[in-house]
Amino acid sequence: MSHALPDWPEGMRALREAPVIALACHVNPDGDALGSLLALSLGLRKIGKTTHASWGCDPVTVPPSYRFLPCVESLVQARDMPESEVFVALDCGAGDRLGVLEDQARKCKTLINIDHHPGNDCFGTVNLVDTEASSTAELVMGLLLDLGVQLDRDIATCLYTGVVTDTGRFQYGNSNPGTLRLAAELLALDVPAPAIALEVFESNQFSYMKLLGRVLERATLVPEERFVYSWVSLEDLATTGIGMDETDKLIDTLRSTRDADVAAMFKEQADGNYRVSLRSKGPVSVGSIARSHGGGGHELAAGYTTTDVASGVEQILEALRS
Ligand SMILES: [Mn+2]
Repeated sequence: MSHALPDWPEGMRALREAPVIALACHVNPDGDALGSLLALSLGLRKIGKTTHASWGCDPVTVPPSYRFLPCVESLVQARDMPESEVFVALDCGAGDRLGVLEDQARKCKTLINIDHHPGNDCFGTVNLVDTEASSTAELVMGLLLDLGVQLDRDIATCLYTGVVTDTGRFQYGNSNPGTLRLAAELLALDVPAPAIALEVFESNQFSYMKLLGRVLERATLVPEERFVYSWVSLEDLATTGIGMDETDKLIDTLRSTRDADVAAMFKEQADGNYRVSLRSKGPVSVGSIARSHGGGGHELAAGYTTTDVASGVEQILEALRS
């Protein structure tokens, strides 16, 4: 139980005492990051707090499939985040996931780090890190209930979005009876689950399908290692008009072949390096592969940065063969 985390009482005290709270999730936010951010912001406002919520990108733009989330219009640009004594980081495995807000967060008297990523480096002054939690949203729900916040449909919608996305619609190993009970509690608050599913999982732009076509066309299988990989270039994005923030789910299609247990998606960055996303169906820990190359993540989902596709493929094959 998250309540048993050593820093939990200190985190509760800091949130109770602070009149103004700054909140940020990780850069290029996913459903859990955004859902946790908005749920905590809404909940804290319900108990009289002033909150400012953002993330460390410039500009802060909500991905189209998450624009249905309640209260997105309350988000502020990172550059407009006011100073505060308490700063809450959500779903960030390390301080640098705060992007341009990292310096501001670290200067705050209290930096509360709420996260569930294994390998979280406990960069906060208060660390509410539970690697057993399905999602950061699950931790936020526990905090809100302990703070005496009455959950409502809007808060529940944000929390449910976090849980349903991070568990892959309750299909991944981080989903357990407790996760489903929690989801049931949220659904009881009239969460529009079918509408969320449409918005989040079936709202691809047609040009995204074209990008997916390119990526699948060049996908390469290494049958001996049951490894599949592909890449996306800046030119692909320019041609299809798809933003980097919309490329996260490419790997989900790539990994769905029965011929591979490990999948890697390489994404060209503006500086010429490649960000590698890794997925494993088990028993291979892609988390340890990512960490050995300066990255991080979970056992079955992780990432790091490398110089080019060929060296990245070599690094991964070497780890898979050892
Ligand atoms: Mn998460």
